[in-house]
Amino acid sequence: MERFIPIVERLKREEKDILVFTHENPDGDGIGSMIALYLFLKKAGKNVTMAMKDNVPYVYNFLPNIDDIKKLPINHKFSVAILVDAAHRKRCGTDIYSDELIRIDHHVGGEFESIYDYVDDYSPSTTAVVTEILRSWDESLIDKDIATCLYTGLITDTGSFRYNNTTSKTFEIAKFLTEKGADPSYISKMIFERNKVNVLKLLQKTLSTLELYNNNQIAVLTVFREFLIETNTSEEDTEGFVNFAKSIEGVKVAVIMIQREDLKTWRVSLRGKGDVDVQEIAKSFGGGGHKDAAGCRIVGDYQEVKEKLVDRITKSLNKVERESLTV
Ligand SMILES: [Mn+2]
Repeated sequence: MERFIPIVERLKREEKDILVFTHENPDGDGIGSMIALYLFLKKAGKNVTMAMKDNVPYVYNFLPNIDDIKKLPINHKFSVAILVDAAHRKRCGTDIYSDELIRIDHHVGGEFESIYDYVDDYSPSTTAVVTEILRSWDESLIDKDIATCLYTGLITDTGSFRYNNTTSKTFEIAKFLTEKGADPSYISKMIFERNKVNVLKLLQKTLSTLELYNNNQIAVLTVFREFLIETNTSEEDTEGFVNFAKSIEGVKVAVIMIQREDLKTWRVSLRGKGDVDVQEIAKSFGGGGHKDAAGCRIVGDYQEVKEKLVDRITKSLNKVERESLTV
């Protein structure tokens, strides 16, 4: 695939040390992008380190080279740092030291870091963006391990090709990665079919908190800190829980509120299933994301925070309804 991509020329030139890093509470797309880029740059003869703040979630422990992932912050100044799958450097949850910072991403409206940034908000995943970069660099260096990491981000960010960011291009990328050695059945099994009993118990408690608002169009789930303690699980085990709320017929916006350690901060994930732009909602609370998947953090009393969220979502639902009436 012959296409001029500035970041490729920039990295080809780099002779000093490169850091590849991703956001905190990492997901399949962040970790997949990071490891794929790390493995490729190593094969291309570069001096590269990969790092993030948190541990690798259990479901991603089958990915190659996870033992090479260093913990952030790193008290060393790199020549170039590449932020993958995050709209802002602060999303990594700590400080980064580098002469230059470049972003590779697919989030809408992120921070502009460098003329070498490669951000495509039409892309289904950051690994799809990374695939494009690596193909333009040297397709022959993409091996089974790299393809496995890239495919992982593709299926986790598209909900296994179910979300509306799935297009014919998504399947083209999936085809390419499968030809390069990614095994769709194996990867899906590793991510979705290795549930721990404790995690199911956590899910059971979480589902018991289900509340519906606004004519059953808004579904809210809550993970209280005590649930994590009682089931001996951690916050990262809640990944995907919000989709149970989203799966309910008639629900247009699903919410999960996760109580942080300080008991007064709530990590909120929003999922949209219609015309509502949940990114707008998250943004009004200082967060961000995509039209159908977004998140934010809100500090406050549980009932108050929940009411604020439901009010704000109801406003968006009403707005969409008004707009559909005027058309
Ligand atoms: Mn992503």
